[in-house]
Amino acid sequence: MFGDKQTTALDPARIPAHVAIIMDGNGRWAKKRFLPRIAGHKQGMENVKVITKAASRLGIKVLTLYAFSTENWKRPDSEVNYLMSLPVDFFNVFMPELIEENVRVQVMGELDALPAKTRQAAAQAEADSAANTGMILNFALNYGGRDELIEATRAIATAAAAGTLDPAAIDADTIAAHLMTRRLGDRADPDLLIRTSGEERLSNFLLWQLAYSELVFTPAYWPDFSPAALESAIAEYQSRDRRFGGIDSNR
Ligand code: V0D
Repeated sequence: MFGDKQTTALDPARIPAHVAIIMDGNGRWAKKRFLPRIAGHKQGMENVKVITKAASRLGIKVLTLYAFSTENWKRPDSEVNYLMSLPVDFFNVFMPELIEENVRVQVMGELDALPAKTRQAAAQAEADSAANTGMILNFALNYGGRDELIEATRAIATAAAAGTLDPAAIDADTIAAHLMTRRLGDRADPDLLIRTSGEERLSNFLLWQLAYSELVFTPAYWPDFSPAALESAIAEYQSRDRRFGGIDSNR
C-alpha cells in the first residue's frame, strides 16, 4: 500500500502543461530479451501510443517526444532504414486512434534530411489531425538543439544585416520566435523533462527551452515506461518547488 505507485495522488490543478520525454533504452530492452534492436524500436513505437493516450487523459497539453536525433545517423544502415519506416507505420496503425482521442500531431526537426516517405508520413499525420483541439503530440524528429540555435542565430543576423531588426532590441522573445518550438506559443518550454533508461544527460535536446524545466530521470527502458511510471514522474514534479531562477519566497 505505502509506496505503491498506483496510489500516487496527483493534484489535478498542477498537471504540467508541457511534458517532454527522451525515449531512451529501446536497444537495451531488446538485448535483455535476446531480441534484435529493431524489436525494441517496434515495442517503443507501441509505447508511444500508450503514453500519448495516458498523457492526454491526465490533461497534459503538449507532449514532446524525442524520437531520432541528428546523431543517430551513425547507426547501421539497416537500423536507420527501419527507424525511418516507423513514422509510416505509426501513421497507418495508430493515427485513427489518436484522431479519435482528439490529439493533434506536430513534427519539428531537420526534416529535409529525412527520406521522402518519412517526411510524407509526418506531413500526413499533421494534416489529418490539424483540426483536433486536444493535446499536441509534438515529435522531435532529426532534431538537434545546437543546430536549432545556429539556424535561429543565422535568421536573426540576416534580419539585422538587412536593417529590419535592431540588434539592441534582440531579447529572449526574439530568440524564442526563431526556434522550432515557436508553433507552441506560450507552451514552448517544457515544465517537465523525463529521460528513460537511467541516462542523466540532455543529449542536445531543447537546450534553450529546458532552462527552467524540472528534470526527472527513471531507470525504466522506454518500452517498459508505463502510464503508472508517467504518473510517478508527475508526482515527483508536483513535489518540487519551482523557482524559475528567482529567489525562494517560501524559505
Ligand atoms: C523509435 C522510441 C513514432 C524511439 C519510439 C524516425 C525510437 C519509436 C514516430 C513518429 C520512433 C514520428 C513522426 C510521426 C509519427 C510517428 C517515430 C522515429 C522513431 C524516428 F509523424 N515512433 N517513432 N519516429 N521510434
